[in-house]
Amino acid sequence: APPAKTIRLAEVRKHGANATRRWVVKSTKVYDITDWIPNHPGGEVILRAVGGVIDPYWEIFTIHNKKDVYDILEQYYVGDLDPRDLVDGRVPSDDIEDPFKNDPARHPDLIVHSDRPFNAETAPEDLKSYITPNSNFYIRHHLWVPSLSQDDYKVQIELPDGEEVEYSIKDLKSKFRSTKVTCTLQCSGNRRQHMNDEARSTSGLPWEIGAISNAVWTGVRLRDVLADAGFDIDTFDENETKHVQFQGAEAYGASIPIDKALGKREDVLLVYEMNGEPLPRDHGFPLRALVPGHVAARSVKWLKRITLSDEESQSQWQQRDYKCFGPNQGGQDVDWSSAPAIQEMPVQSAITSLRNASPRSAEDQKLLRVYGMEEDAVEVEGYAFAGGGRRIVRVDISPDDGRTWHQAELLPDEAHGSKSWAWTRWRWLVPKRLAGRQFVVKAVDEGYNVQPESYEPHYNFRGNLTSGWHRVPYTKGR
Ligand code: MTE
Ligand code: MO
Repeated sequence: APPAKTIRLAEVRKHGANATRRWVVKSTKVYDITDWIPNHPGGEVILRAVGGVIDPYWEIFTIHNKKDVYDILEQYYVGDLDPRDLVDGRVPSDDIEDPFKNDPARHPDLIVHSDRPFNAETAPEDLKSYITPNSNFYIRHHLWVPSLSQDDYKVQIELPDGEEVEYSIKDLKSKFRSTKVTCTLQCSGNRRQHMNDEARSTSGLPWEIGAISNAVWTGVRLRDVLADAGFDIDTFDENETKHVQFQGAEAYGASIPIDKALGKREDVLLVYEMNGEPLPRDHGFPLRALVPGHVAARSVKWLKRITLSDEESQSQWQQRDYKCFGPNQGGQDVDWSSAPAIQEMPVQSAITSLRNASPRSAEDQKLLRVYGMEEDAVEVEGYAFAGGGRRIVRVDISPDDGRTWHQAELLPDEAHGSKSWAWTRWRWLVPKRLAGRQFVVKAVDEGYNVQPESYEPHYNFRGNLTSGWHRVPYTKGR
């Protein structure tokens, strides 16, 4: 090999996004990645890093931490960084722009799992209202929150023949009929902590029961927009167009099957309002995709680009993170391409509150009368939810760890939408004398799908789609 050339950091800085040759520093080595940029699976976001150090980005985009990515990078090696630019063997990190510095302020009641990127779940108390207030809706970001202005915002649509059409928010609002859909979003990691606790440890954020929330969303139908853009929604070539890819303004991307996007009763929307207010920045301002019945990872926020394609999104969030493998399969050697990306979700339920209803307060007395009860009782409340728009038909609840079962009352909340896209709230009262050490809930959807009793049988190393029976300990005295 030729002797390594040393390169000053100032020289690297000249090879940024506006240069013809674009360089990056990884650790203390310099690479000219110009020829590889068009192949970057994460798209153009890589231009943020060129002309500087990529290590902090790779800490965020953890998909890079594997051998084949290092091997690709090595092919573009051009030299070592000059030692005069290093402090303690590293490039001083204050040279790097903080992508999180414009993130918005958040409600103090959210339960925070990580700050950068920001991830927080809805507190149990706030899971009890049918519609989750915007400020308490769970937040799941893989990256930072882009700062976008509604006035010059445009979403681009790329048709199968490569033609592009774009729409401003104003265009969307004036050209198409607006539609409201009541839709629950659930992260594929909701209740992952229960799998950690009751089976084995998984990788991912340790969500409890609050990576789920419900809102009324307003927007326009994606099928209407695609038709207007010139896509023949009835007689398109089914080999040419199989997926609709969504690209967010930061770098996040995901896709859904074309049939979901075009189905008249599938209610896939481009959304600009949440609970009657403009979308909050944390939830995708000014525009997000809403894919009811599918895992929330497909409802791409800060939606910049929609591509009709014969292939799925090539992002890590379509190709890797949101997949399930068998209980025996581990992280090192799985063939990611062998499992399908999660789209619809299984049936789910959780207890959001368990409390003694002593007939002292007027409210409790009313409650007890509804159930024809004259003695002290325990009140249990919670949610049940299924993917694919499948209705919840029954919620079974046990006051004694599954020895005896009863049916909870399903609350008659009103939803907008063609199918059951929103969760069902339920409640139940049981005389205190029947209460054992642990309460258990499980739900049934209209396909008669049920939740697994324990966690090991559906253990998967990423901890996705955890839906084992939810158990909550009970102490008589409380
Ligand atoms: N869209 C973009 N652009 N960036 C993201 O990080 N996260 C996805 C999805 N859409 C994400 C995104 C995931 S994994 C989830 S669970 C939902 O957004 C969370 O939506 P919320 O933050 O509005 O609750
Ligand atoms: Mo998610």
